[in-house]
Amino acid sequence: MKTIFSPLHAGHSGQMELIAGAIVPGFEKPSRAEFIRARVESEKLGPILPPDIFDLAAAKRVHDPDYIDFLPTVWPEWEKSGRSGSAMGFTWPTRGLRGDVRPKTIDALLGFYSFDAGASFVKGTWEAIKSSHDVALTAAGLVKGGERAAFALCRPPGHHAGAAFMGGYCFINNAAVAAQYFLDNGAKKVSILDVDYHHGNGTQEIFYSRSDVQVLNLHGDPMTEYPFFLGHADEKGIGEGEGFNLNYPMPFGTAWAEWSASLEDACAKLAAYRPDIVVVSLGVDTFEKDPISQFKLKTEDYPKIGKRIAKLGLPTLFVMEGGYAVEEIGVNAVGVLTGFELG
Ligand code: SP5
Ligand code: ZN
Repeated sequence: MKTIFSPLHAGHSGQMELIAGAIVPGFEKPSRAEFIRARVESEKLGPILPPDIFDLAAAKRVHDPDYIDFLPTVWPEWEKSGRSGSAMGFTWPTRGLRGDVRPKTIDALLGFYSFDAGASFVKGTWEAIKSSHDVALTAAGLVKGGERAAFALCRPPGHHAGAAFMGGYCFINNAAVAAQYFLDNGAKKVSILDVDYHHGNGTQEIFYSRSDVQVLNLHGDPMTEYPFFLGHADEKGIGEGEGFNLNYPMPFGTAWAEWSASLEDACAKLAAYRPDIVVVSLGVDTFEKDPISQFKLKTEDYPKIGKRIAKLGLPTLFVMEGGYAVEEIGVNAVGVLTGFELG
């Protein structure tokens, strides 16, 4: 399968992250994408191609236009306000505060358009976000054009980004934009299968009241794992979307035996939905050695994920999400893809 990759991801580098009581260099760093790219090459998965350039009309079909228009202004406004470092919000309109009034200064807007401080900006961040979005749409175009599968080597990732908020290293929801692109170009139904360790709260929020996108999420139980406030099993969709959102929260320490049982159930529900296309939110932070996660999948398990997805027999777009054990991320992510191709 073809991989779409942009070197512009590398401008999103050196951003800081608040974790476990300290401000530290972000876990979501450029070497992640470089390890994956190197493994795509060494495994001869297929050609690595640059993205085409798209406008933001497709992104504005799943995100609020004002949110998308805000993103390129963040770094210039941050610099204008005399700061350097990493631009991030730290005041949020939670319960009891007004979330309906758009404020005016950069600090206020960063809080207004985020749910945590985990998506911070440096100088090259917007160009990286835009390139990641272009990567997803270019790869989606290949699948629309009849390829069995394509790999969008997106960085930054997207699944925590909702209609009008960033967070969790995510800014534009690349998988959601791709799903909407398929629907706008002939598909009637799309399934998004999110196998990242963390619940894809943004993807769930975006499609929660819709029946044309089925969203299936396998992840750490939000009672104990980030993002904490969404991803429970009783969240099934609302209105027209009722029954089209499925969550599989699992406890710390979950290994292949239990994880694959969830995958099996999700794949059965997916097959019953009979989508035209599958979008896989491909996170490999389920790995036993991931530095911020608590599942116990092994390198040998990743090809089995790909093989199971291949058994669905549907056109498939893989969109890169999380995974932070940088040395192994390439082996594990590409393991899913080679498992798919053999499956
Ligand atoms: C795309 C993606 O995978 N985003 C993940 C964002 C996670 N951010 C919060 C991480 C908190 C980790 N806490 C555990 C610390 C272990 N030392
Ligand atoms: Zn994750």
